[in-house]
Amino acid sequence: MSERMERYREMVENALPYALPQPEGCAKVLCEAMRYSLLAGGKRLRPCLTLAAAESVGADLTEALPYACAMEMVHTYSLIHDDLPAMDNDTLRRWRPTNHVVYGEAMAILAGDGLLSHAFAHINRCALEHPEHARAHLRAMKAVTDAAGAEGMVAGQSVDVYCEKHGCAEEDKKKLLDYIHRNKTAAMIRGALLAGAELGNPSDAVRAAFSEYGEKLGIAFQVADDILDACSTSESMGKTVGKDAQEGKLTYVSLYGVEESKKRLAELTEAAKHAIEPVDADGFFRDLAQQMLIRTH
Ligand code: GRG
Repeated sequence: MSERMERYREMVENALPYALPQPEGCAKVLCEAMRYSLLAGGKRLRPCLTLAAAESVGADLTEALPYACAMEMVHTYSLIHDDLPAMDNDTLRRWRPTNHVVYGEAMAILAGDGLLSHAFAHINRCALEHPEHARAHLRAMKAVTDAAGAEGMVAGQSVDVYCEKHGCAEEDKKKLLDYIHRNKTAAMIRGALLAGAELGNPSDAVRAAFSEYGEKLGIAFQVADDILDACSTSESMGKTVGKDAQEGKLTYVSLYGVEESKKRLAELTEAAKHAIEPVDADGFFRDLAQQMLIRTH
């Protein structure tokens, strides 16, 4: 990880415990369940992207930090819900038992709900503290909601769940897989970048560069995840791996095989680097995309 990413990660790790509701203001078990998953580590990729994009457009990082924390809250809620028995039924996440294993299904659903709604409360509070930047905050909030919602991550997850339960016609598989990954995974990575960039009132060209870079990077991230699911161990990943193949899930690897997926990953990485070039004077985002090729968890 680059020094700059390390600096962002540290900012996020320091801010997250204070971004959450404190136990006295919130039902104690709910707070505990929310903290359990949010403070369990993880790569913190999405919040770091928010800070990186914000800094690159000259926005104030103290105003970007609540958005970074909000992205991580939304991401963590999605992981908690995705691990539930009704969805992926996973027992290991971030090297720990999953939320529902520790707190029970009902509390895990509520912990996810709490994180999602608190994410918006958190950025709303920040926006209200900066009325002089109201428009930028509104646009940054839109980036978060668009990424998380029924035209973003939730849409992608719903198609994923539907295909798993009902299957899909052979001739539709490629199109559906693209849709799932563009929405389930890439939307949040793109949204994290856009949320940060919006705080600097970017030009349309800058916004478009981050949007395209985020989409390509996000799909690359998912292709890498599919390869790791097929080729790595639960110990190195901190989550159950190998289930995609066992359960006949629609993934890049199941559709194209490992070698073709690696080729696709390299192509997406190049496309991401190309998209960001006009606004990436020091090559930070180019190097970040390159890291995606060699990530091991
Ligand atoms: C429940 C609405 C809803 C959505 C779930 C995130 C998600 C959508 C499902 C998790 C399963 C999965 C394979 C998602 C693809 C994106 C992905 C690889 C998520 C894991 O993100 P990382 O690797 O996790 O950044 P950490 O723990 O490092 O934050």
